[in-house]
Amino acid sequence: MRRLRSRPRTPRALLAALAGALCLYGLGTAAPAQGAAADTPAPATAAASLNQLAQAHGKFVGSAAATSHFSDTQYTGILGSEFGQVTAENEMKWDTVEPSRGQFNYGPGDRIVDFAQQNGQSVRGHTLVWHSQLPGWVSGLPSGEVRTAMENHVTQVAGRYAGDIAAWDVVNEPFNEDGTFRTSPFYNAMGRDFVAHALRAAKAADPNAKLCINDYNIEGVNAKSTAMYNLVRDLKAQGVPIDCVGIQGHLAIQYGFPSDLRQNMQRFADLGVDVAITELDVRMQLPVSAQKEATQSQYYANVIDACLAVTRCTGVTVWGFPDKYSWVPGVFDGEGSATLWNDSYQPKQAYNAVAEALGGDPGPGPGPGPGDGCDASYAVPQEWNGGFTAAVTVSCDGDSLSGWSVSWGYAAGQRLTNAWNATCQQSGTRVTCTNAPHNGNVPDGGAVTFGFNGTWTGTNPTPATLTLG
Ligand code: G2I
Repeated sequence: MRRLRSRPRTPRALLAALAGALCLYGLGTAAPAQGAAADTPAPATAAASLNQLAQAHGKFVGSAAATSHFSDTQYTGILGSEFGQVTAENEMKWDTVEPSRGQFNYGPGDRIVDFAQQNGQSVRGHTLVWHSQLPGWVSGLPSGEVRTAMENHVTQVAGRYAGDIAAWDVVNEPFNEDGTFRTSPFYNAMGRDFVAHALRAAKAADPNAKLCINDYNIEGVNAKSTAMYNLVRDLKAQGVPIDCVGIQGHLAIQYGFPSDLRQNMQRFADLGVDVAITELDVRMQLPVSAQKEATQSQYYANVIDACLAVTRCTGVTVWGFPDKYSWVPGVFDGEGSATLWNDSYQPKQAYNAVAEALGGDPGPGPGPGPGDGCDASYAVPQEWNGGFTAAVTVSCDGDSLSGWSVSWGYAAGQRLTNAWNATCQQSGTRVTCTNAPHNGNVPDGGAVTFGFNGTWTGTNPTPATLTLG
């Protein structure tokens, strides 16, 4: 759904509308929208997207989005279909938007907003006031001019995107680890009041966006998250507009999971603000091992579980994908594999864990229903110590297929040994099966089944997600 605009249409909005109209007439090159019209067959997917699964709980799953990868169609395909919200990874930061005083550059930010609107996604604005990626002219200002410059920046940028942004990280990373305020041109000039000044300017510029403060290492209850808690409590008491707290969620398996995440989110919620996980990734020391991947998957699932358990947790945003585009390897020597997709865009075990935590296959509503198109289901009719036989059925209702492939990831080390009525290959945890010459056609109302044997140790869970293409 395209967001309704509450502001007069700006030239930017008109351009976006025009691009949308061209697209309708097949002249644009935009990625297909979610729920695209029936005459543009999207790949049939047995499983719902992560965002669709989250929507069933009244939440969203989002991702950071980077325009630098927009020419990569595998990237835009996943970005446009799996997520319900996008956050500009760098495109709305001060050094991009106002590189010199009073000179505003909205081109990259506009591309993020346009992409989101073409794909029926909402946008998280990131970020208005942050000590990092701040152009030198701001740090060089005499102290007496910083407030004016900050309020002007907030007013211009939040005003420009008013109506396009669901939530703004108005202030990003204000705290040190010990809970004291971080030194920055803003704090130096105004003390802690810079937060209230920024929030008030944002409210005046975009009265409908949710206004948030965002920080890292505030997942658990600790000195830093308690400083955030106290700040939000005080702002509320002073009548300053504050709607939400963003908990970034840059986790690493070697540091343990913040087991009080849910409790910490709940205490913010109890102050009367929303919470969201805004920049989730789970890195590890390389090389990857099955054990590390299992731990990573558990961390991702734990975050989903915590958000599902807190009514005021609005959603979870992952900080980009696939692994090769993650910020992690460039910053943490020897670490990586932090996202849900590997370098060749195969969903990882952690992806399945997220889908499953959200109630994905074999959760509510598997199997086709009227108008659902085609679907795949997985059954294990026989299992014995160390081995099993599985049957996968591809069925269509309201749609048909001429040629198909089904793929899934194994979460517990299962290995496929031999298949019949399909050609199957396993690479790592990922299995892909394509039709045999005789059973590629699945008519509307029809079904075909193929089978295979496999091996297992420990447990033999059904794959969380089957993808039908
Ligand atoms: O550092 C991870 C995130 C922590 N919370 C705030 C987020 O805004 C932050 O995101 C990262 C981006 O993922 C990086 O992509 O912020 C970094 C900057 O602090 C971003 O890195 C920058 C590089 O430093 C620049 O050299 C580069 O030109 O990305 C730029 C664009 O690729």
